[in-house]
Amino acid sequence: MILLTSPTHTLHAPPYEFEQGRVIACRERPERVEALRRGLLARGGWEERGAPPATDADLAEVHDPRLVAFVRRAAESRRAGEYLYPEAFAGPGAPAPLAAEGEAGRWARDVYSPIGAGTYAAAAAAAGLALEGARLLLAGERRVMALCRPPGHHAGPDFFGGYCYFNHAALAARRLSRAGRVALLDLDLHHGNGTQAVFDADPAVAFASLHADPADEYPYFSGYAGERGASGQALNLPLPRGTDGAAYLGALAPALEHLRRFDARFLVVSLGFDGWRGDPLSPWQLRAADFAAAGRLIAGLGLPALFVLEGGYAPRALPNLAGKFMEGYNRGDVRAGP
Ligand code: SP5
Ligand code: ZN
Repeated sequence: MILLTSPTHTLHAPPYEFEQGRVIACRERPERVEALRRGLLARGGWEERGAPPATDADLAEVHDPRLVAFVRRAAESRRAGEYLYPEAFAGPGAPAPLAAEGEAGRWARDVYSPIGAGTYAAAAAAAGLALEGARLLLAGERRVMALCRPPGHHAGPDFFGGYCYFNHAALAARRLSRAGRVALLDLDLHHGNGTQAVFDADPAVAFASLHADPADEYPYFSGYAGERGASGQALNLPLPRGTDGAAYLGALAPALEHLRRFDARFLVVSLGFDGWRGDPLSPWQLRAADFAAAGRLIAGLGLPALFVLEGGYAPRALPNLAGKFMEGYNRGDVRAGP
């Protein structure tokens, strides 16, 4: 198994975020990926590799080039340690403002994705890992994990938010879809609104997502059960507060059935661990063993798979959760061997 990592993520480390008007320490921290990298390598079975950063031309395969240019320019004009927090948001038909503070509100959906001097570099490096993962699957690899940070699934064609800037899983899926149909499974606690928007009308990619009910969890405005996308190929399975392993695995079955029927050649998994019962953002009750069981069921698709890290905010628990997930996956992947 190949583990794709980059040290560049450390250049992005916003000090704080907002929670109901209060300032709290940012939950999306460098330790998340540092802990995962060290913990997974210590468990064995992984070969660590790097990748070149995504270029602006790569990023334009799923994002409006103006969004990419904004993140780059906003980062370039920050002082060290200074972060631009979107605070005022554009409505439909809003004129294009000149100030970065204004332009941030044209692209950002919320206050969770501030831009610092290293944000563009970190997000582009993370996107590069996912694109390298796509390249490896195209070259015949069957199991690759990309330790992307900042995460990506809340970034869409013309918006970003929720700790995300560029959508790594979507970039990889779009790249893979040149060679064959792609199944995209989103297991993060939060609905992958960016990913769903990218592939809304794309006949080559099917999207299935298990997530907290947006009626009372971020991102609030998408992920409802009736949303099937313009292509009809999206499947959203919102789950209530208190969801436990049995309910979660019960919902995973129709998600996998949906993807199986799509007859894809590649699988991309947006892998979040924020549904774990100890996660500070979790309204669910998932245990480590439930991630192992999920991995085992997903392996039943029998597809070459790229796992892209999304959320998960209990850094010390992440190596065990990801390790258990992959142990389950490897037990279920009858085609690949150990
Ligand atoms: C990639 C990812 O997981 N992004 C998540 C961004 C969620 N940010 C909004 C969090 C709102 C939390 N509301 C408080 C609920 C805690 N009880
Ligand atoms: Zn999440």
